[in-house]
This record gives sequence, structure tokens and C-alpha cells, in this order.
Amino acid sequence: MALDPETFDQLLETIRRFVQERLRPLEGQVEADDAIPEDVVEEMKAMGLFGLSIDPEYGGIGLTMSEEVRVAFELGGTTPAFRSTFGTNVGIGSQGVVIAGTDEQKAEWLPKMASGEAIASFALTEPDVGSDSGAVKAKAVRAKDEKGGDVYRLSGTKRYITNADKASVFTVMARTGEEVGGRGVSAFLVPRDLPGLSVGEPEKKMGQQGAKVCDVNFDDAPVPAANRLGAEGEGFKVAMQVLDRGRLHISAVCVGIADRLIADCVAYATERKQFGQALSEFQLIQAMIADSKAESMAAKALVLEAAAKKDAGERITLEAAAAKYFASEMVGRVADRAVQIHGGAGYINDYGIERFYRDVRLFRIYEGTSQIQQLIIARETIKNRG
Ligand code: COS
Repeated sequence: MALDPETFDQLLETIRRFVQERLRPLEGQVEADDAIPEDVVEEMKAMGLFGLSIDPEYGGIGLTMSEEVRVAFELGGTTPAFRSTFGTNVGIGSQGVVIAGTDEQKAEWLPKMASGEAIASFALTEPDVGSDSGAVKAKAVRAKDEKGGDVYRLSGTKRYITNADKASVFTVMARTGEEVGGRGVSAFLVPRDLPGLSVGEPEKKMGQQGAKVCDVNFDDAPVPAANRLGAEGEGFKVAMQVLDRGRLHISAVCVGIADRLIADCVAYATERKQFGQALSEFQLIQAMIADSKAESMAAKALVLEAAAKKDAGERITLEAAAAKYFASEMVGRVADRAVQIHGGAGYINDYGIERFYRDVRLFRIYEGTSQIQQLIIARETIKNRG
């Protein structure tokens, strides 16, 4: 259920001020330290950011999708690693439980995810399984534990798992049935302290410093059968539904970052003078600002329309893929123009523009590459013909 408009506007204003006044001054520090300061994480918890999408029944704020994307526009106003801190709890880490969890699973995990007491991660990708996510090789075999309880013995490796370093629970997709294809895949809620589970060292990466990705290894880990999310063989579909929603959220973050970069470009271009006039007076600079603004507005409209459709209870596989494809490519072009407008300064670390240029590159890759989004858009369009 939507918040009343006044409460929502207050929340939006609080988040806007938090982004502008608290987070933006820390961007350089986060990049240098490759870490989000602990006091900032505590403030995020107190503001309820970990529970944005979780129902108030479980201690969250319970935003609608239309509200959530408007919050994400604001969160895009700063380095995306801040959003990642609670992003998996809002999206891919919690939504499997929301979509397919039993009442017991919801009662056990959602309050801890909403408060930030538990960090939730989503473990689909593997060393040999990226875009072809129906081909997961991790195996979950039904067995009995030492006490005779029903378990699945889970073995395999998951790769590039966001927030794995801090996670207390993982949604893990593993094969329980047919040797090939999504139909043989089930989803499990796997607590971090399970014997046989280990987390690798964080990877060194191109951007989004402060947000960590690691391998997660399972060596015959006994997952209680009660931790299966949904029916056996339904895990791939759960993962796809989680991703539909996640892709829309990411699209909104892309719009927010594009707007931040456009604002930075306009500020720089009006201040900086060459040939006796401000850069903003030059039509070739104006063209870059105009293209960026028009594209960002188009992406925003796409995101808002898809969010409204989701709130109306409709499936948004096509819309989420189109939004993710367009918005992530769009912010890449905007970041490239931002470097160009800033000239030499755009290439220098101090200005933060090159940092965004590196940070936004990930949006075209994670939660489905641009090529996977194209494939989904085409499939859905062809399927819906007539
Ligand atoms: N919602 C609900 N069900 C879905 C779905 C969705 N969005 N997408 C697919 N399904 C269902 C299909 O309806 C099909 O069901 P049936 O077996 O009952 O017919 C089943 O899932 C298999 O779907 P499909 O045949 O389309 O699977 P494919 O293996 O051909 O491909 C793609 C699916 C490529 C779209 C998928 O693997 C994908 O999104 N890959 C990218 C993964 C990704 O984003 N990884 C990022 C890492 S996670 S951060």
C-alpha cells in the first residue's frame, strides 16, 4: 500500500538531504578507503533504508514500486556504492523471500533484513554460468543430516556476489532436478553460518569502490529442507521475477546518476571560460547537455511507466528489460559526455567525474547485460504479437 503523499514527500526530502549533505562530501573518502563508514551505515539503518521495499508488517517502509523508483532517483545523486550498502536488502536479496517465502521464512528473515541487522545477498552467477543463468551447476541433493532431519547437501561456487563479505543470508539458486535448463533449479535461503559455507576475498574491480563482490563456496553444506524458497524446480522463475524488479530499480539509479552528472556539467560549463566566454555559451557544449537531458528524461518516463504497471499488478518483464537497457546505456553516454565537457578535469580523479565514468560501466553488465535485455525485449515483443 502506498504511503500517504505527505509522508512520502517527507521521506523523499529526508533522503535527498542525506544524499546531498551527508553522502556527497564522503565520495572521495569511500573511493580511497574502499569502504562505507560504519556511522553512515548506522544512519542508513535508522532511516529505514534497508527496509524500503519490505512490508510494514515486517518492520519495513513498504514502498510501492512507483515510490521506490523515485527514492532511487535521489539515491543516484551520489556514488552508487552507498546504495549498494542496502541495495541487496531492498532488491535481489529480500525479494525472493517476499515473492516465494512461507510465512515462517518471512517472519524469520524479513524483519532482520528491514532493520539492516541481516544483510541479504543473491547468489545466481557462477564461474561458468553468467548470462545463461538457467545452466547453474551448483547442486542441492536431498539427504538426512546427523539428527535425521531433511536437508539438501549444497555444493558449488557462486561468483561476483554483491555484499557477500557482510551477508548473513544468501538466496542461492542450485540444481535439484533435470541436468539442464531452468526447470531443474530450486532456490534456497542459506544462512552464512552454515557448516561448509565459505566466502572468498573481495575482488579488485574497476569502479563502485566500497561495494564488495566475492565468491561464495558451498562444500556439502546441509541446508534445511525448510529453507527452500518455493516449490522444487521453481527457483529459476523466482530468480527471474526477482531480477525483473531489480532491473527496474537499477534503471532508476541510472536516471539519478545521469541527472547528477548533468547538474555537474552545467555547473562546470557555466563557470569555466574559454575564448572569452563560458563553456555553456558554446553550441557544441549545449548539444551534449541537450542530448544528455533528453535521454535522461526519456529514461525517467520509461521507468515511471514500468513502475506504475508493476503497481497495477501486471508482469513487467518487457518493460523492466527495456528500462534497464535504455537507462544503463544512457548513463554510459552521459558519463562519457561529462568527461568530455570537463575536458582535462574530467580525466582527473579530484573532480569525481572519471569515478562516475568507471562506476556506471557496471550498470550495462550486472542484473543482466545489455545484450540479455535486448534478447528479452525481442522475445517478449515477438511473443506478444497480435
Ligand atoms: N518471470 C517469470 N517467469 C519467467 C521469467 C520472468 N521474468 N523469465 C523466464 N521465466 C520462465 C519462463 O516462462 C520459463 O517457464 P516454463 O519452463 O514454465 O516455460 C522458464 O522461466 C525458463 O525461461 P526461458 O526459457 O526464457 O529461459 P532461458 O534459459 O531461455 O533464458 C534469460 C532466460 C536469458 C532471459 C535468463 O537466463 C536471464 O535473464 N539471464 C541473465 C541473468 C542475469 O541477469 N544475471 C545477472 C546476475 S544476477 S545479479
